[in-house]
Amino acid sequence: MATVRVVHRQPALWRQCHRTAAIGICHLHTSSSSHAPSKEHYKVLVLGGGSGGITMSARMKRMLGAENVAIVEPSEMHYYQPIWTLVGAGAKGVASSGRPTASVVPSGVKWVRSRVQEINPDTNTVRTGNGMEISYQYLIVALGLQLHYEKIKGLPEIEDWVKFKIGSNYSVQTVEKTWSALQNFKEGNAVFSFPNTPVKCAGAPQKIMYLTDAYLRKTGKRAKANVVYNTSLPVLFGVKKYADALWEIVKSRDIQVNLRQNLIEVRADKQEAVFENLDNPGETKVLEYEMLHVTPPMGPNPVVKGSLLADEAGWLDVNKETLQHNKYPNVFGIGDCTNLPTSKTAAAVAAQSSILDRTISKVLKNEKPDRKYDGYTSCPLVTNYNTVILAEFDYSGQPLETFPIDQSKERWTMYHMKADVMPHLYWHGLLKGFWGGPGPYRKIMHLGMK
Ligand code: FAD
Ligand code: UQ1
Repeated sequence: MATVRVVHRQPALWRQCHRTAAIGICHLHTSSSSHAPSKEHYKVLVLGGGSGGITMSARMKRMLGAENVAIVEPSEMHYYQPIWTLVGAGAKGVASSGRPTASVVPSGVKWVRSRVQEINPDTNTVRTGNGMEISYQYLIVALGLQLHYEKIKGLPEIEDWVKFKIGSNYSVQTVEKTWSALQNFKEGNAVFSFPNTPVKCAGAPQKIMYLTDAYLRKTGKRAKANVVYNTSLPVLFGVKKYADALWEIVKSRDIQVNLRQNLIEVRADKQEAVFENLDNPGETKVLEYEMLHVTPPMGPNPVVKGSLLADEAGWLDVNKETLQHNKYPNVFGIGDCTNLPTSKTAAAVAAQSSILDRTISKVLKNEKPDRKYDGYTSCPLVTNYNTVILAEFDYSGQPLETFPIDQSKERWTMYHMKADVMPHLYWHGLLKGFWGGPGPYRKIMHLGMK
């Protein structure tokens, strides 16, 4: 049961709430109107119960006690999204990616099963879809980003995707459709897109392409297939060391890569995809497809974007080193919803979580945050059903590798790590607040070697 244990200089209503704490949740209704929102207060309020939100609620529980922490998340299921790459390629089942949210919210932490509708950092309050007004002393925003499938003209209803041979590893509703499209492939173009927006896991749009190529070879269909990767980016991957390795792979596997091509329309009944040349806006190319993997445009979470916490582009405006909000010192951010200039991944969330833990512990003591996030992020680039290139890098775009080996080489050990080790590290390490990224291990592994 949630109680309000630590309340500093709160108004009368909250003092009353403090007195009722012994009987559990602080539920207050004003007498003036029966429609007034019910009110609760927590020392730490976490918004979003994805990778970053669950991780931080576990850490905050350890720091302050479960009764001082609440988390707002509407979804009944929590998904381990990184495994969807393998689900789309038929190497894992979708059921393995999800667990009930109730099982990952730390015990004793209050789970508000609703959607955040409005954040008001001037009054330290949040309004939720179920009519609650929750006030907080400290706020952690972990609302993720928003997928925008609707921005691709003509993209049919999801129920029709199998018929139209379309898939997308980016959502739980669409990931199995990728596997259907792969299995139904006969001959023609297998087309993969990368949008003209920031994305999460920037490697995922091409990982499924390598797996498709491998699957088509395994099933004897590759000779009748063209594998085409049309990306909005001017590069194959943002870090040169790994991009060089990936260019070698696409050349050796006869994969066609077209840069600066943005998917703007799907003509599903004709199985055509329309791409715009970003270097010559207005110029389009129509590609017939036998299979289309869509990576949707992505953007900031609308609740963050519509609040005073957003930067000009709509992302949560946090300090790059401490993860403390740039204008509201009692607000913090983690993960995909932030404007941290690094690649948006769960690996980045892991590294950010240990820094944010430290930052908050310092702020609670009125001390200056002292540890700095270096932008660490990682992308296990799956290049076959048994190989991975493990990209790891920091804000500067320089490799920051954990293991004292050349990680730009395809390795089966790294595939095993991605497919079998990482899920455990996620459910039992990260989400429990024990895994803060590989930084400490990197230092040990490189002892005397660099
Ligand atoms: P999320 O985990 O997406 O959580 C956001 C949460 O906020 C969700 O639970 C959502 O329901 C909730 N929410 C949204 N709006 C509201 C609202 N209004 N009110 C309340 N709650 C709300 N990362 C890696 O490190 N390695 C990989 O190999 C990898 N591969 C990937 C492959 C794919 C196909 C995908 C899709 C992602 C991959 N990622 C990978 C990225 C990783 O999953 C994300 O970066 C990570 O989950 C981000 O965590 P987050 O907490 O910021 O956002
Ligand atoms: C990681 O920490 C992490 O979060 C749990 C991932 O998300 C699933 C990753 O994909 C990777 C690669 C890391 C980094 C971990 C190691 C051991 C290099």
